[in-house]
Amino acid sequence: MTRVKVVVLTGAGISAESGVPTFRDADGLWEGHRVEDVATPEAYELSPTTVHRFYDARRAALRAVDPNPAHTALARLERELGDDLLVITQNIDDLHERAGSERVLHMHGELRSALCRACHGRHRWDHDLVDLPPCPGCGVTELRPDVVWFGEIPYEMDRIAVELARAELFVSIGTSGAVYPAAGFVRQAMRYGARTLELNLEPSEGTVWFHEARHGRAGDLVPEWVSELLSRVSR
Ligand code: BJW
Repeated sequence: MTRVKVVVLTGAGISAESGVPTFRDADGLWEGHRVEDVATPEAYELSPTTVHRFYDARRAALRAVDPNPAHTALARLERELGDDLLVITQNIDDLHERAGSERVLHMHGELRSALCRACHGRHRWDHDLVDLPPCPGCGVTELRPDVVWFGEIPYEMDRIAVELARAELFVSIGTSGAVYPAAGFVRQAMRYGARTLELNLEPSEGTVWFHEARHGRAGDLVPEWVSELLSRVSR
């Protein structure tokens, strides 16, 4: 019985069974558009109202969804492993937190947060942004969704580099491996000696980089893997 330092990377696939749409599957999110063309600062400059409406609708839709057994299993793992588990999520929903996880890094930002383009403050936000409300910090009406678009630098990259270097086990769940830098984390962790595992509906773009890959629904695979790990590990 040994301890193990685990870093989990999650993507849209972990929330799919909760009813949150993924980006690149057939029923993907930006209907009729490639996400790479529209999740950009340029798209926001061109039509802030369209972008605000899109994120306002997704923020409102969050209230109607709940964590699924994959989120719950990761929260259970955190209760057992404590500081030895870190979840890095590309998701902007709050389903990990609602399942009970506390050690979560949102590298692509959060729906329930607004970013002020004037003072750069980040503010907890549960309302619409389309009507251009004032920033609670500076009063300027320059609030945008606090999410990371293409060409912008994801949050917490320094901390993530440190955690990947320390990881003994790196597990990627429900992500297509199409978007960097997250898609490169498996190779980063592996270079520092971590064992790597993919849990995804189908082989991701980076599946060859993993020591092991299991394919199926996150709601089945994640609870199975968590139980298996906990039977081998103690704090
Ligand atoms: C299930 C399931 C079930 C379904 N169970 N599984 C050329 C080469 C390399 C890189 C670049 C390049 N040109 C440009 C770049 C960089 C660029 C990039 O990666 N572009 C690619 C298109 C190539 N990246 C960036 O610009 C990033 N910034 C950056 O690189 O800064 C430079 C820098 C970095 C680090 C340090 C210093 C400087 C920023 C990327 C921002 C991405 N933003 C988005 C939008 C966020 C807001 C929003 O949500 O609207 O993030 S795009 C979108 O993609 C979103 C997601 O987080 C991200 C990843 O998507 P994800 O989660 O993988 O979803 P899907 O739909 O793709 O996949 C779902 C998977 O689940 C599928 O495989 C399904 O099979 C599976 N699945 N149901 C299990 N039930």
